[in-house]
Parts: sequence; structure tokens; C-alpha cells
Amino acid sequence: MGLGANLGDRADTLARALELLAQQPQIEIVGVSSFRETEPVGYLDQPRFLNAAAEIETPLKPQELLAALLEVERQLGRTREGPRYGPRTVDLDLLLIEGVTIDEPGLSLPHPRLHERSFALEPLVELDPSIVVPGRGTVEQLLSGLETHATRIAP
Ligand code: PH2
Ligand code: MG
Ligand code: MG
Repeated sequence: MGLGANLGDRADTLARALELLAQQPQIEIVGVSSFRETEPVGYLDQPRFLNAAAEIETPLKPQELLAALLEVERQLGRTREGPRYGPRTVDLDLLLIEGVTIDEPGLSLPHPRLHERSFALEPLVELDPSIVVPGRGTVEQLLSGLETHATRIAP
């Protein structure tokens, strides 16, 4: 899972999102990266993001896990007005499930833009550089092919 926020108290919001997910009996968070401050991508005229990644173990189906992420976004006050790629209080994205490819309404795995986004790949490399993005290679290989890297700020 990728986490992002660029409005309000970003670190507090990411921490609360992880707490709310960890409270759910079927979701176990087995790894969390550091929080990194990153330049906005896609829509440039907005505040810098705080980004992170977490590894989840769950018996939930992918669509069920996605629903749980969207519910936590809602609980933390996420609204869906404003431009695509624009500012948000919290964004929880299912980035990949190892060995799984999905193309369904509302859910594509791996995330269609993961391989080109250093703000998503860097925290994944920190969790485990050997994570394989189905069809594309390891997160370490993908990150080394990108020019821009995010900035690390917090341990
Ligand atoms: N998320 C986006 C669009 N742009 N840029 C950064 N740095 N971090 C993000 O999480 C991000 C973004 C759409 O979800
Ligand atoms: Mg996103
Ligand atoms: Mg999202």
C-alpha cells in the first residue's frame, strides 16, 4: 500500500491511517517505511506531499482490502472534489500484490503508474528492494531507471 497526504498535519494523518487499518481484525501491518517529503507529481501547483508505504498481510480479497482503504480515507476526511492528482488530506493506494495482476473497474494491479513514480517506489525499496512488480521487475530495478528521487525527511 502507498500512503500520501499534502493537506493538514500530514504525518499525523498517515499515522492515524495506519492505526485505523491495524485495528481491523483481518488486516495486519507487517512493515512501514519512513515518511518522505516529496515534490508533487502530475499537478504541480500544490503543497509537497508526505509519502510512505506499508506492507499488509490479510485474508481479504483485493476488492475488499481496497474498500477498507477507501473507508479509512473517508474516516480521515478525504473528499473527492478538486482536480485529478490535486491536493488531498489522505490517499491510500493499493500498489501491488505479489504475483497478482487485476484489471477490474476501480482496481488495477499493479497500480498503473507505480513503475514511473519515485514517491511510491522509494518507500517500497526501503521495505524490501526485491519486491517484484508483476510484469515489470523489482522495485529496485524500476527505481534505478528513474531520474528524479524523492527526498527523505523522517526516520
Ligand atoms: N499522488 C498523486 C498525484 N501526485 N505527488 C506526490 N509527490 N505524492 C503523491 O502521493 C501524489 C502525487 C495522486 O494520487
Ligand atoms: Mg494516489
Ligand atoms: Mg488513491
